Amino acid sequence: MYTQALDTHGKEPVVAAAGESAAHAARFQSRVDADEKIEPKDWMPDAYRQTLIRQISQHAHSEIVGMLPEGNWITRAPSLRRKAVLIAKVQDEGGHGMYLYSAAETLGVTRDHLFEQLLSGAAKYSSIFNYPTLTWADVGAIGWLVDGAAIMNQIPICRCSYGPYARAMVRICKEESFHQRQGFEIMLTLAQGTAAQRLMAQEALNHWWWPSVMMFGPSDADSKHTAQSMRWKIKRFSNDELRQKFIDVTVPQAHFLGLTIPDAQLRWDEATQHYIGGPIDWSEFNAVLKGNGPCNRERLQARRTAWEAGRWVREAASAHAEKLAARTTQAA
Ligand code: FAQ
Repeated sequence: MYTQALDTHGKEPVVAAAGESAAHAARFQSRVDADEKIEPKDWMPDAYRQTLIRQISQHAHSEIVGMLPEGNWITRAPSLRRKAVLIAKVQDEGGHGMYLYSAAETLGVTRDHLFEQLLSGAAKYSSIFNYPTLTWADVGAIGWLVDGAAIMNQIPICRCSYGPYARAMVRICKEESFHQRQGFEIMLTLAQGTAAQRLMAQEALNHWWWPSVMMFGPSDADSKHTAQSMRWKIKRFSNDELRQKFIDVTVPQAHFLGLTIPDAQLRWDEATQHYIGGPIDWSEFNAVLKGNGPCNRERLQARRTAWEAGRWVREAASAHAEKLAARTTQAA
């Protein structure tokens, strides 16, 4: 059992679990405070390990499920250039998932176990990927807004206290930054196009704005993990801080595109130098997290089908690895 700190939703520091000495916990925290990286073989509190497994695996699942909404448009991209770029982007997301599963494995959990958690619905993945891509403009909006939000959240993770996660994020962020620009370029092309194309771009912004704002997670008042994760330097900024940064950066981009953010209450606040938006409809976010978003069932079904279809490949690869190992042993 952990100390009562976990029952306070992370608002109080986790000191040490039964079997973990207070001296170890104090030394660990002082290493974190000194901005040292924690590596897989270093001592760490079990709660830190479990928090990382939860966050990194949910992040990996998000990348893998996140391939589906855009993958849906590979066969229908409007030109050969757009198709080549989209294939590369979706492939990058698959790669991000693989780096992240590898980072999670360094914490002592198996990839099979993580997949089981995803396929059984026990593990979460980002709410954003439960929305449909009905037009080509939705693909542009994903790059612009979803990758834009992802970068805002992920750049600080490059400084996360856990070494393997921080290092995986460096390359991921470089690629996400390219993704964001390709999405913005799609939106710019549509915004400078015909009236029908401008309307398509505006409708995509209308669809993706609020889900992108929600993607940063619950408000700080309702975020159960933020306080402890910030103490451990897994998170460097709170959900609301990152959400605000995203809004401040994105609103001028929408103005540049000549598009309107679908928030009638949005205004520039001279005193705080921030854009202040209207209230977020958290009931929509909570419904998506409970599995009742527009595409939750479809997304999980697609992953289950892919898992079954890939079974023979995994079995063949394991059999080949066993043969290779046997041959190496014989030769030795
Ligand atoms: N969706 O206490 P907090 C991408 C859950 S990658 C679903 O604030 P925490 C690239 C949370 O897990 C996008 N669930 O939690 C791409 C917790 O539930 P639990 C993914 C959410 O962990 C682009 C509960 O709510 N990025 O987009 C969401 O401190 C384009 C309470 O929340 C990452 O995963 C949500 N949006 O903060 C790919 C980044 N938000 O586990 C393809 C790494 C919260 O107790 C195309 N993760 N929840 O049952 C993080 O930074 C953090 O985990 C947060 C949540 C900020 C997401």
